Parts: sequence; structure tokens; C-alpha cells
Amino acid sequence: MLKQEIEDGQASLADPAFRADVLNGLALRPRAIPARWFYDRRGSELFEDITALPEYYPTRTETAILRRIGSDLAEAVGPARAVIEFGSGSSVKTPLLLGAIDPAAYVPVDISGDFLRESAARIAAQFPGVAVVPVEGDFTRPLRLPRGVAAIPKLGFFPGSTIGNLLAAPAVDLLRSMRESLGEGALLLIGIDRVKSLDVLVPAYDDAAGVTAAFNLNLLARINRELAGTIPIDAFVHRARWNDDGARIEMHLEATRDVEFTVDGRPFSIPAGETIHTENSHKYGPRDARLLLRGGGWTPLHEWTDPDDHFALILAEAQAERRAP
Ligand code: SAH
Ligand code: AVI
Repeated sequence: MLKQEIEDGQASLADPAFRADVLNGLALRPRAIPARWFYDRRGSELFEDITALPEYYPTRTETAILRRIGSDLAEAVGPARAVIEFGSGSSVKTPLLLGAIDPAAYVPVDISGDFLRESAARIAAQFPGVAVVPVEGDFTRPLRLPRGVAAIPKLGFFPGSTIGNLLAAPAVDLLRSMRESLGEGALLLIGIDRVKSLDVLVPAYDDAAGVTAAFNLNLLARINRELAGTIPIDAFVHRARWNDDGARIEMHLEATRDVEFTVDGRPFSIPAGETIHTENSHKYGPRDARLLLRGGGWTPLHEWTDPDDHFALILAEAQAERRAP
């Protein structure tokens, strides 16, 4: 093993869950790898570049809503909560929330560890009165919150419409497990992207500068690096398409010629024109979003959108435990 690889920890420390998802996903028909594996350091950086693209409306739209609703949030949420942010990434929207509600603690949760710790350090410096405790991990698994926040009322923060990257059943499961881990009396502020014109939706996932293509293709580079893959990356192209039945943008990597390669010693072949499905990004109508939340154990209280109704931020409260039918 090369010295650099040992220092990076990449050849030896491949996540067994990543390995399993890639090997199983490449054997599936249609081939599919879960989108959470986009986010190594490079993937997290590329996602940040996406958020600044003219075509990618979600980030600037949600940020503008957050900026506008600070006093509504302060009133509805109140001070001294522990804010638990799921898929916090660079935490760029977070100061707008923390500045508005005066919380006691901030717990960002993300699978992209280095990125998470750097973002958490920036927030800690900006909000010296707030206890900041980053938790690295997969938010779809049972979440162990820091002991120090156990007795503090929680506000879950799940911006970016990351919920849209899950199919309906796992999305409901995730909302239910958030309800479980945040506890009685918790609130959830969640960003949900709306169904809209394909003239807006498709370019947001297939930008002219090719940044989303680079984000998608980086998954293959990560497989080659961390799982001893031999995938010829130049034989794949980025595809983004609307699946109307599923109400989602799908991202795929399409083979432009017949390819053969190995991953962790296992052989795979993909004929020209076939794809690896790498991401779903579901879009929700207003009623769909509220129904999703109710199904996940949350009752919507307030909803804020932008003037074009492109994106919604919904504040919901944890449903009381039902002990009878
Ligand atoms: N919340 C930010 C970032 C969204 S990008 C925003 O609104 O702009 C999605 C983020 O979720 C990334 O930082 C990614 O690393 C993280 N993520 C994706 N799937 C995850 C999972 N299963 N568990 C934990 N973090 C995840
Ligand atoms: C993080 N997530 C909500 C983004 C989305 O819009 O589905 C990820 C993304 N994929 C391509 N562009 C951005």
C-alpha cells in the first residue's frame, strides 16, 4: 500500500456499508447505489458548488425563506432548545436558524465526517453561547444523541429537501425514527422541494457548467479509490431525468460503451446504454408533503414558501404517543 493511501486511510478504512451497498447495487437490475455515498470530502465540496449554480434554485430559495421568517420561528419555537440538524453538510443555513431562536445546543449529524467537524467548528466560533456537539453517522440508523441534550426540548432541522432523496417508505421510517429520537414535545423544521415545471427542475440537476455531472461521476472515483475499483470513468456520462410516476428527478450514470471492471476483486460488466441509478430527488405537492409528515408521526403547524411556491419550509410537532387505536 502506498504511503499516501495509508495516511489518507482510504485504502484500509473503506466503510463496510459502502462496500456492501456498491457490490450489491452493481449486481441489482436495474443497478442502483444509494445517494448517501456521494458525500466523501470531494462530493461534499461539489455539492457546495452545486448550491451556488444559477440553475439550482433550492438552496437560494430555502435560504431566502429562512431569512424572512426569523421572527415567526422565534415565536413558534421559543428559546433554549437543542437543535438537531440532519445532513448538516456545510451548515450554511444554520446561522439563520440559530440566530433567530436562541438555542441552548446545536447537534449537527452528517455522514461526511471531516466536513461535519469543520462546519461545526465554524458554528461554535460564531455562537459561543451555544453548546455544539457534532455527531458523525448515518441518520437512517438509530441515532444516539449526546447525553447532555437528553433533558432539553428538541428542534429537529432537516433542510435542503434531503428527505426527497429517500423513497416514500424509508422517508416515513426516517421521520418516525426522528420522532422517536427527538422525543415528546419535539418540533421539526423541514425543507421540502415542490413539484414544478420541468423547465426549472431538469436544468437544476443537469447544469450547463457540468458541476452536477462531476458530483455524480465522483461516486465512481470514490469506488475506484476506496474499494480498489477499476471503473473506466470516462466511459460514463451523467443523466438527469424526470420520472413522473415517481414524482422525482432521477440521476443515473450511463455507460457510453460496453465496459468491464472489478470492484474489490469482483467482476462486473455494463453494456453500452445501461445505467447505474445513483439518486432520486422526490418533489412534493403541498398536500403530499403534509401527508408524508403525518405518516411519519409529525403534525404540521406552519408552512412557509417563496413567491413562486418552488420550495416549502414546514414546522411540525411530534404527535403524542398513541396508546389506543
Ligand atoms: N443540509 C444542507 C446539505 C444538504 S446535502 C443543505 O441544506 O444545503 C445532503 C447532506 O446530507 C450532505 O451533507 C450529506 O453528507 C448528508 N447525508 C446524506 N445522506 C446521509 C445519511 N444517510 N446520513 C447522514 N448524512 C447524510
Ligand atoms: C441533498 N439533496 C437534497 C440534493 C437534491 O437536490 O436532491 C442533492 C443533489 N443532487 C444533485 N444535485 C443536488
